[in-house]
Formats: sequence, C-alpha cells, structure tokens
Amino acid sequence: ENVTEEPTERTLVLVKPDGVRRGLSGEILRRIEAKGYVLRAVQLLDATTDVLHRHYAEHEGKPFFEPLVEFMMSGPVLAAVVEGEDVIKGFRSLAGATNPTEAAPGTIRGDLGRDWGLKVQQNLVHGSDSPESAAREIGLWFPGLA
Ligand code: RTP
Ligand code: MG
Repeated sequence: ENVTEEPTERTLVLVKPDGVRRGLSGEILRRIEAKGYVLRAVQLLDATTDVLHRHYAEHEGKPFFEPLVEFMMSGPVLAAVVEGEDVIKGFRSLAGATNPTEAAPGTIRGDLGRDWGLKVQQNLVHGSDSPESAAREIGLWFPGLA
C-alpha cells in the first residue's frame, strides 16, 4: 500500500431541474462514469430555499440570484458526490462553459444545453469550483456522508 498517495478528490455535481425534466439525468451520469469517475452518493430531491441560499451564497445580491433560486426549486434536482483524480477541474471541463451557447461541442452544456433567453442560464448541471467549495457543498447536500 502506498501511504503517500493523495486521497481521491470529490466534487458535488447537481443535475438541475431542466436536466431532470428533460430526462437527461442518465445521460449526464453516463458521461461522468464513462470518464472513469465514481459515483459515491446519488439522491433525487426537492431542494429547499435554505440549502439553495447557502449553496449560492457567493451570488447573493446579483440580479440573477432570486430567479436562480426559483429555477432550482422548479422541480427535483439530482445531487451526486463524484470521486476521481482531479475530478473538480475534470467535471467542470466535462460540463463546459456556463452559457450553453458558448459551451464547446463535446461538453454536457455544449451538446445538450440550450439558451432559453430567460433570466437565468438553464445550463443542466452544477459542479463545485474548488476543493473548499466541494467540501462545503457536499456537507450541505449530503450532511450524513462520511
Ligand atoms: P455552476 O455554479 O452552476 O456550476 O455554474 P458556473 O460556475 O458555470 O456559473 P456561476 O457563475 O457560478 O453561476 C451559477 C449559476 O447561475 C446561473 N447564472 N445565470 N446572467 C445569467 O443569466 C446567469 N449567470 C449565472 C447559471 O445557472 C449558473 O450555472
Ligand atoms: Mg459556480
């Protein structure tokens, strides 16, 4: 056993209500697993206003904040803890640019996302953007997870 090996990294992935509604949860999880990442925990849930305000605290006060929280409560969300080497960066690269119109083909948002011209980008997925965000968000969405 190599005791100097870094523990495997974790990220928090959300399939947002547009993705669940369009039946894309399986396709998105398929891409994550095909890349070689491991699903450590998965749950489908109705997000609460409390969890969403804490999840998106960095965006509080921005014009898209309240519409974003409302959108995230428009239907069930699939939350997953995904594990793998450099998975935080790696999943964001699988997801593609925030704006689906600008996201490169081959990415989740580039292949499957549409720009609805609404108040908030309905861009199918969320992925943590740093180890600190990942730890905070995993604690928020999976409070019981070791
Ligand atoms: P995420 O946090 O969901 O993984 O996406 P991200 O890092 O690429 O984008 P971020 O800047 O953190 O924004 C969070 C989410 O807010 C919505 N948004 N809409 N001007 C807009 O219409 C706008 N800007 C942001 C998107 O749903 C984005 O993913
Ligand atoms: Mg973000």
